Amino acid sequence: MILPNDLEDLLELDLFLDIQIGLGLFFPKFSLNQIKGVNYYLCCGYETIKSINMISQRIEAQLNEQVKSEAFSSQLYLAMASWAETQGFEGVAAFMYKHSEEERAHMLKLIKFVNERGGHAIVPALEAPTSKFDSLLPLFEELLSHEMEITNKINELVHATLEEKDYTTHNFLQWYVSEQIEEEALARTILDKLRLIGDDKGSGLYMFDRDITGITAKSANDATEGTV
Ligand code: OFO
Repeated sequence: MILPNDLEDLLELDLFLDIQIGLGLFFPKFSLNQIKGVNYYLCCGYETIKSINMISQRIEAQLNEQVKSEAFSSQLYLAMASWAETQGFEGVAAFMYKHSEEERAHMLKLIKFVNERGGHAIVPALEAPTSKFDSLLPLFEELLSHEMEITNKINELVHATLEEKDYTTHNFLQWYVSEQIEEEALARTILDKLRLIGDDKGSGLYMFDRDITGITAKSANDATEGTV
């Protein structure tokens, strides 16, 4: 049997040699060339399966963009936590510190997925987030608008996986789709409460800061789903 040109490359693979020895033992009547031929097709099948399961360059690049977005979310919420702490809003600070950790977990989940699928997750450089806020209302408005941007990015990514027929990544991203629905709903609920407080900046904000601790405890439990 005449063997294809890239056989030389395949011969360098341990896998190829192991299979070849196995074939030789089980089929002692085969000629060496027959064994090499069978082995070649087995290895090609293996390579094909491996390449089917690998992410495309386009999806790898977009997932890496998402790594950057989740990393930035984590930094932004950390900056919000720090500001709230300096203003005496301990409840809001605890909420934001926890939220920052959750976003880091979302980033790690993506990094591990990209690497497991044969890509290379890149740890990105980040711009500094806003560090000062006029009050709690604009802070939470920024949080909601940031989460809406993230939702759009996740949706674009999901769309790209369908175009690339990458159903594994599509399935993986469903967790992020659900997470975004929850996070946007939570941000809207918090904003509603802040708008109800309106001009009652004293006791209203005091009670808001105290009550957000309950939301923090709930989201801390939910966050375990996002950890890797
Ligand atoms: Fe907004 O949570 Fe990450 O994705």
